[in-house]
Amino acid sequence: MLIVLKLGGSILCDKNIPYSVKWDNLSTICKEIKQFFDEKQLHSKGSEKPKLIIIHGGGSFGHPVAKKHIIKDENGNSKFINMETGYWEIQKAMRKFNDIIISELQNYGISAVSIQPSSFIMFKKEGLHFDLEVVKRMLEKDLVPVIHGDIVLDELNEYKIFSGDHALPYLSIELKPDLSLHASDVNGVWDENKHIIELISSNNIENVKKALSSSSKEDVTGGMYLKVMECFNSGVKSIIFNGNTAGNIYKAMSNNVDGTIIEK
Ligand code: IP8
Repeated sequence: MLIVLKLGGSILCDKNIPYSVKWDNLSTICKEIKQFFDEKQLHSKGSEKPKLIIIHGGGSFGHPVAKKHIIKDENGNSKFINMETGYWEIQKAMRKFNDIIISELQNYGISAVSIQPSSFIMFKKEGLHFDLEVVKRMLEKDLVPVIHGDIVLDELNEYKIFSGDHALPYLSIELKPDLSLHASDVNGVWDENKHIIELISSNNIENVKKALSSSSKEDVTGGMYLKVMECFNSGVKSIIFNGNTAGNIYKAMSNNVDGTIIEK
């Protein structure tokens, strides 16, 4: 049983304070993952055995450093500057953040290992160039790959931010996990009346699209519209839930959390 869990930056960091970590949240998350593994491992064998990939974004590490290296040109387009040092600085900030998360997972007895996108992932015309052979082999060994947002290059040798929101749909499509979990700082996807939509499926996707498209069209990596559509199109059961609520990571991994379920 494969689960992909994306930990939103806002549940791990205070975005107003560079290099801040929400330690209470982080240790609760690690504790609940461990609890899930321990319970599940006792009662399952073969392909039922839980396998996990964790994804996290830039949080208050990658974003402030990346911002120092991005300016708007005369046409209002974003461009990277001073990247002779910038690539390393962004990479370093993300390594630091990733190291903190992995160390805490390891403290709780979870065999987490780092996957550093800036060293081997790039954007190509046809999509992401991201060889998953190593990730698959790590999973076979019961390791928990932890992939993070990062700085990468594209086919034209331009710099590009690789977001956790690029990683998640790619992994969902390529690995077809049983469950794709989005731990965010909201209770799920809201409708126009600010009620949580419990289930998004082919029955209501058109209405949901209408409700969301006006609110978050401009946010390229993090918008709820994009997130919902990527989940829906991946064909993998996805749940968007509040990762700040204690107990929710365990419940989500158990496929039993309050939030928005998205399935085709
Ligand atoms: O927070 C951004 O990842 P995201 C990564 O998932 C960097 O969008 C380096 C800012």
